[in-house]
Amino acid sequence: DVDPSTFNWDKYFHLETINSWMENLAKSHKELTSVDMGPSYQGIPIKGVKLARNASNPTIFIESGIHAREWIAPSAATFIINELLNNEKWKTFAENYNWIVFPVVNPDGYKYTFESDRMWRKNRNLFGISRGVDLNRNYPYHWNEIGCSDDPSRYDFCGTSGGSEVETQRLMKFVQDHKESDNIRTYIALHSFSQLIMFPYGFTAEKADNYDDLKEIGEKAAATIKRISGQTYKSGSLYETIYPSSGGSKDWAHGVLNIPITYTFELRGPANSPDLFILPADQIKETCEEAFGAILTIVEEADKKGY
Ligand code: PAY
Ligand code: ZN
Repeated sequence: DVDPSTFNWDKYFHLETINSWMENLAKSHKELTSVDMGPSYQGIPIKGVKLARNASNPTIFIESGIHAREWIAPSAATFIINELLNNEKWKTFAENYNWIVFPVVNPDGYKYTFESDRMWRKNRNLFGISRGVDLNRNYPYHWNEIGCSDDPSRYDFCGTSGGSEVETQRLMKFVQDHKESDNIRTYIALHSFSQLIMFPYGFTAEKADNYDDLKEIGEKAAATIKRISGQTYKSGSLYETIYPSSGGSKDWAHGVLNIPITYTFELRGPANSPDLFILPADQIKETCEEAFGAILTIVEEADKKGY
């Protein structure tokens, strides 16, 4: 395995490497602490970091790796941590906001994509001869309504009930416990692929209460990406941009927890490839840069609108 000191954004890293990199960072930076949601189905800890320079700052919460095969998402999450911690350029964002980042909220699945099946998406819970719940269909808000399946053999199996999965329960508890105390006003989920900046809802065509703000902010974030890398990202509600789906974490964060600024990013996939989840490693850095730039725009624009 790779020495954590050689961590970079030129390749994809195993779960163990990501976790030990985060732990080492936390040891050497007093403003960074390790956070842990608790163990997954297979007993692997769901780890993250919290960057807090001022306890009274509002917090941006970022989750990635809910879908195992979308490797670029955890890369972007670790990139964000590193930039905020080490790049003076983003000083105001690191000082005026706190950041909680969990790069791999589905550790069992992520590990499995490195060891056995690169295209695995779900967690690894066992159902007879099938395995895995799509954790982004398992949240208890309009659960099992649309764009999901109740067949455990399917890639979009929503589980046996809303919140049935231990990983879902861990994330819910963590965000619920920290929402007030850390003043979480922004919730970002990172996925791939499709180059989209999506906001609630996925389960209905009906507009979220602050749809117009989310749309305007999302479009500004897409414009930032255009400036950074020339790439085209589109913004809109999940329902209108990609496909209807229910039980996603972001719908829950917005609909149940009332976190106002809530986005799901679909990052890049490779052009002209049948394996659109396998983004070549030489595109990791640029994809991370554009995602981070877009997130900073979201933070800035939401602030201007008084969120
Ligand atoms: O709430 O983020 C959401 C739902 C949308 C994503 C999903 O969970 O299905 C979109 C897909 C994803 O990133 O998982 C898009 C990719 C391309 C897919 O697998 O269809
Ligand atoms: Zn995904």
